[in-house]
Amino acid sequence: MSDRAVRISKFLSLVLRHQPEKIGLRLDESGWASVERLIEASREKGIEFTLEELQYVVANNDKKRFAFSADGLLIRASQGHSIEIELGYEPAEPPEVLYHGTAERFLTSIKRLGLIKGKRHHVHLSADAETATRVGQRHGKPVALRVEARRMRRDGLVFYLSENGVWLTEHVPVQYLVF
Ligand code: HQG
Repeated sequence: MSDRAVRISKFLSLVLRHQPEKIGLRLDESGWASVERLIEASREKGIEFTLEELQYVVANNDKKRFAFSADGLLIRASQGHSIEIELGYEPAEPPEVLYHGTAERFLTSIKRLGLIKGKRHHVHLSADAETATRVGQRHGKPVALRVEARRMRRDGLVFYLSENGVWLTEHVPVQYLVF
C-alpha cells in the first residue's frame, strides 16, 4: 500500500476501533459505522478520502483489518477494538496449537498472569509462528509463544475466529503456554 493508504488505514483503526467520538462518528452495537457518515465526519476534521480510496484500503489492507457490510453501506474493523462492542463471532474449534507474539520484556509478567487481554476485548492469537513474531516485534524483541489451544478448548475455554483470521480468546492461563 502507498503511504497515503497506510495513513488512511491507521486513521480507520483509530476511529473504528478506539475513538469514534474523535470525529463524532457513531458505531452500532456490532461496531458498524455508516460509510457515508465516516467519509463526511472525517472530512469535517480535515481528513479527506473518497469512497474509492476507502474501498482500496479495505481490499488491500495487509491484515484485512476492515470489512464492508454485504450492501456496502456500513464499515467496521474485524477485530482489535478497545471500545465496548459485540462483534458477534460464533465460537470456533481451534487447531492443536496457536501462537501469541509478544516481547521478551513481558515474559516475567506473562509467566505470572498468563496472557491477558489488557485494553482489548480478547487475547489475540495467530495460526502460525511467523505472523506471531511480526505481532511481537511491535513491542520489542519478539518471542512467539506456543499456546495449547486444543487442550484449552477441551477444558471448556472458548475461541473465536475473526473475519480476518485472527484467533481470539478471553484469557490464556499460564498452564497452556509453552515458553
Ligand atoms: C502483552 C495488531 C504483560 C501481549 C496485532 C502484547 C494483533 C502481557 C501486549 C493485535 C501479558 C498487548 C493485537 C501479561 C499479554 N503481562 N504483558 N500477563 N499478557 N501481554 O497491542 O496481541 O495491526 O494490545 O503479549 O497484529 O500485541 O492493530 O496486543 O504484547 O492482531 O491490526 O501485552 O493488534 O493488529 O498489546 O496485538 P496489544 P497484541 P493490528
